[in-house]
Amino acid sequence: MDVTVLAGGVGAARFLEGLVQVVPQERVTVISNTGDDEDFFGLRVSPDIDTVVYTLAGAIDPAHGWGLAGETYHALDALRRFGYETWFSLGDADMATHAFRTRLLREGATLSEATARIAAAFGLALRLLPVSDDRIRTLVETDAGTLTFQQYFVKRRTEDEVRAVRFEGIEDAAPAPGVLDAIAAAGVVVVAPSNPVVSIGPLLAVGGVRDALRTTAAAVVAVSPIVGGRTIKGPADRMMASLGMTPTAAGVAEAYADFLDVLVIDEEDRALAPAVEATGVRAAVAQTIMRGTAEKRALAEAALGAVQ
Ligand code: FO1
Repeated sequence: MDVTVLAGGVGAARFLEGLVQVVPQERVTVISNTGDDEDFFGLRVSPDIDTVVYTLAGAIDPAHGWGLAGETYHALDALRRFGYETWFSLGDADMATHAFRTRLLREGATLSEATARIAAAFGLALRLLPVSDDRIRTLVETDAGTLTFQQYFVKRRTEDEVRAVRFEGIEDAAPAPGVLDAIAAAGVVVVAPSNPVVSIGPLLAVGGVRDALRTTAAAVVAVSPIVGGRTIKGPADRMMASLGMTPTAAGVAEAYADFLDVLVIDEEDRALAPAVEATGVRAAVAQTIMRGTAEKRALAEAALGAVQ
């Protein structure tokens, strides 16, 4: 059975670690968010794509959940001398990935082609697709002004109240080759436990993706990134609340109700099952907090089991 995963951020990469224990990589397609992409020092950084690659290659920095294990930061230190802002911690080895990606893009390759080369170089066998080859930028409106996602998330540590989120370039962004087919032809589509607004939101906003999810013959299952009204990591709970969404598993169900068959909610949220089901989405209860390898595998099994 082919599995397609909609992914963004660290939670998605951790979920994928479990999924590839139960489904061969050759049968997995990952569609990644690119709204977090940003240029630093002339280099194109695609954090969500790299987080998937590094995690599945066993090369991720386990303390952060992003970047490479055993990193050094000599280049970043040296760049400071020239007056660059260095709030985004790009490690020396990580920069090699960005240099390679940037070179390919400059030579006329698409982001899909560059991503495939990077994934292959790290030994991955799954298919990793950016949602679009066109540039999409997630912009966060705050009282401090309009921030790019990384300015909001890293530079200002998610401290600003989010007034609105928009995706610059989305009107002209076409789905990357293979994206709509991967949704249409999958046996199961999984929406990873990622921020519904800024990680999954850009994917759903690319023309044709939401319709493909509504019309696919595949079962569509999501794992709630909100447990007990809070996110495990990141600002999804606060962001959902300030945008008028309900920051619970039921709010996640509501956000996806038009295309979702099943939402996996945590055991702690068992009492929310009726509220989830009131949106027309079936609730499945599982342990969703992924501490170790066995728990990641069990969550993947629970998500697939919920729709099989
Ligand atoms: N996150 C941080 O909180 N601080 C950083 O300095 C930082 C650097 C960084 C470098 C490369 C990379 O691929 C990811 C990095 N991240 C950092 C994580 C990144 O901001 C987030 O993973 C995503 O954009 C959220 O999905």
